[in-house]
Amino acid sequence: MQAIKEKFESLFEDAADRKQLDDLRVKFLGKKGTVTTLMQHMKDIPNEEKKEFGQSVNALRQSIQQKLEQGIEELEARLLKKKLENETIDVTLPGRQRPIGGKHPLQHIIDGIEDIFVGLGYEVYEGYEVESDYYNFEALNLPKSHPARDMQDSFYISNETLLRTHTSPVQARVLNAAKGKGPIKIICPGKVYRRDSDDATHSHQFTQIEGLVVDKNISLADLKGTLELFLKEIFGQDREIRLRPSYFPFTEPSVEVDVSCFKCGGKGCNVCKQSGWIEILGAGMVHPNVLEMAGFDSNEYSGFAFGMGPDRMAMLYYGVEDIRHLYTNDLRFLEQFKYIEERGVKHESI
Ligand code: 2NL
Repeated sequence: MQAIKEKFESLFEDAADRKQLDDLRVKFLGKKGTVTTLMQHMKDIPNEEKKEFGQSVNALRQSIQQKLEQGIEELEARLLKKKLENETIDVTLPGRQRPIGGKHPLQHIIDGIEDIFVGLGYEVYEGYEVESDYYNFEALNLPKSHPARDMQDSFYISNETLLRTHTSPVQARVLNAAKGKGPIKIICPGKVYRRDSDDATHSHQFTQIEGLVVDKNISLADLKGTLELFLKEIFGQDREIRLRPSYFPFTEPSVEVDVSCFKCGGKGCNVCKQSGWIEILGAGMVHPNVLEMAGFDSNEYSGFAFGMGPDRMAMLYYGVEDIRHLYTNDLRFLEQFKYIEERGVKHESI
């Protein structure tokens, strides 16, 4: 036993890593280890010495075990110390640059428009991009045979389901959910889809923002006042607006709303195509049929609605010449707008 002990101690002194310590444990304490096999000699020991023999073997086992445990602890402490010494951090090194994104120019326009209307007490609704024929057309006074459906070539999924061609179905749903009781004051931004050949000014997917106000005693004067405030907020307080008669199936009367050119102030330039005016919104008084279909009494309630295209507004605002730049995610294009927020450029500055 003394020899075993000395042998272990000398090997233990030389052990340099965890593996060598583990090997020592197997060699001495494992199933076929030196100390374990000692016990098999018990049968050769005279009875009166058996007890002392057993105790000695156990003492030897314990001392080896303790040494090994202590060895592992010391070894790990040594390794940690070495690791810490090698891993000193140079706090004077420059930090790593992490590229951060920026808001998409189109989203910047949409957010700016939303902010203005939210400031006027409007709520924002988003609705569904896959719509029913009913909410996209019928509820908006566009029955199945109506010729004005031709103005919006559509992507049908089935006879009754399509990709919405405008954000009006969001408003039709809100109207319907109100169960004939006002007031309603909402704006609905979102993606819309029309079957079109893509070119510099057409995209089969684009965005719209529509607004709807329904209450008692709403008149065309409310429509005009609201849109004048909105357009001056966006294009500058010294802009003027003008209303021209127009046609939409869901409004009567209907108007086109122009704003005096923000670039030349109305004198005529390349932005307004020498006219001094920029066409920016379609609008009108909600058609009584639309109100009645949603369960409103059109003698008691009236409303106005309007729609605009943020794509065209973004193109005007940033001087983008091809609408496809807004959708094809070319980083060379997008990175030019990375710091919109940081520069603090707001809609007033247009
Ligand atoms: C445009 C014109 C417009 C509406 C949208 C609307 C919605 C309901 C009822 C009545 Cl629920 N009208 N929306 C009305 C007039 C014009 O959009 O040029 N959009 C880009």
